[in-house]
Amino acid sequence: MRYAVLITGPAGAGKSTFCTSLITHAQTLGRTVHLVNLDPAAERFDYDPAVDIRDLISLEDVMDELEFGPNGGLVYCFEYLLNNLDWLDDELGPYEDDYLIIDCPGQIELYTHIPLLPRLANHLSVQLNFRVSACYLLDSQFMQDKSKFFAGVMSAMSCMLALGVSMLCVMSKMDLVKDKKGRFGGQVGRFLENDVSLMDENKGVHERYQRLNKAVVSLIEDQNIVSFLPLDVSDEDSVNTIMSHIDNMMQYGEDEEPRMPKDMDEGESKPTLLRRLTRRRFRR
Ligand SMILES: Nc1nc2c(ncn2[C@@H]2O[C@H](COP(=O)(O)OP(=O)(O)OP(=O)(O)O)[C@@H](O)[C@H]2O)c(=O)[nH]1
Ligand SMILES: [Mg+2]
Repeated sequence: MRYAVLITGPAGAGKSTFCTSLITHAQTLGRTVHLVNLDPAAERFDYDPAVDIRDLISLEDVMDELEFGPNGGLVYCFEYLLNNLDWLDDELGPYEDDYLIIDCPGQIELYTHIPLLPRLANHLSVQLNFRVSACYLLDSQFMQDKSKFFAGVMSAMSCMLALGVSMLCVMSKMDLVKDKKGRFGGQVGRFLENDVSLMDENKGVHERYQRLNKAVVSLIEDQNIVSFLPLDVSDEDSVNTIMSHIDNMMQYGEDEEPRMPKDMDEGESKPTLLRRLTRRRFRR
């Protein structure tokens, strides 16, 4: 089985940084994962991408040769990729039984206007037989005010609906909202739990907006985006928790023949062993 997790979210949300920490963490667990870069404007990576859109087309070349601006250039790059998906198939060919971490670009147009990511998710799962999931990162600065937060929740929702795969919501850069003792103070917990009653506290707004707020609240409740997982890339436990949730979403490892660690009882049946390994991963 092959697995792929799309790391999505607005520009600057911390996607590339999170990809790096996921890879570092996977390596400490002895797992093999590969980075796929889908950002034609990316400049540098801490880990070399195994597959890199810049090998197919680079934003710089498009801007130089076709005289596009940066946004038009990006759109051109993705249309080019969508017309050349066999390039991606060839690049992904050798990666059997593997786990891909796909660093996506942040422009919202790529989810909506040009359905790059939805088509890609579909191509990976239907044509290439990957188990696909996604993470949507929102920067903790979105928790600074309630309206901004709910706008962020709706952007996560629109991404989830467009992609059509299981998606985990992650609040990134949580180190920026920790107090001196390393705890999340104030209303942070309510934001992480996506407490829709925060909306009702926007007192003093015009009645028309209150009705709008109510409609937004019921939309959020219907879509059941229950909570955000806090991410602090400098804290390995937080990266580990998120990785466990991603594994769980894709049922990573559940169809595989379990590998027998050397120190385990040889007589133990394989299914028991597998369950134990899975449970242990969650307990860490
Ligand atoms: N304090 C803090 N800063 C972070 C964290 N994660 C990322 N950053 C910073 O946020 C900025 C943007 O991070 P990137 O990882 O490049 O974000 P991105 O989502 O890949 O950005 P684009 O690819 O441009 O959309 C960088 O300056 C990072 O150093 C974090 O957990 N904590
Ligand atoms: Mg990036």
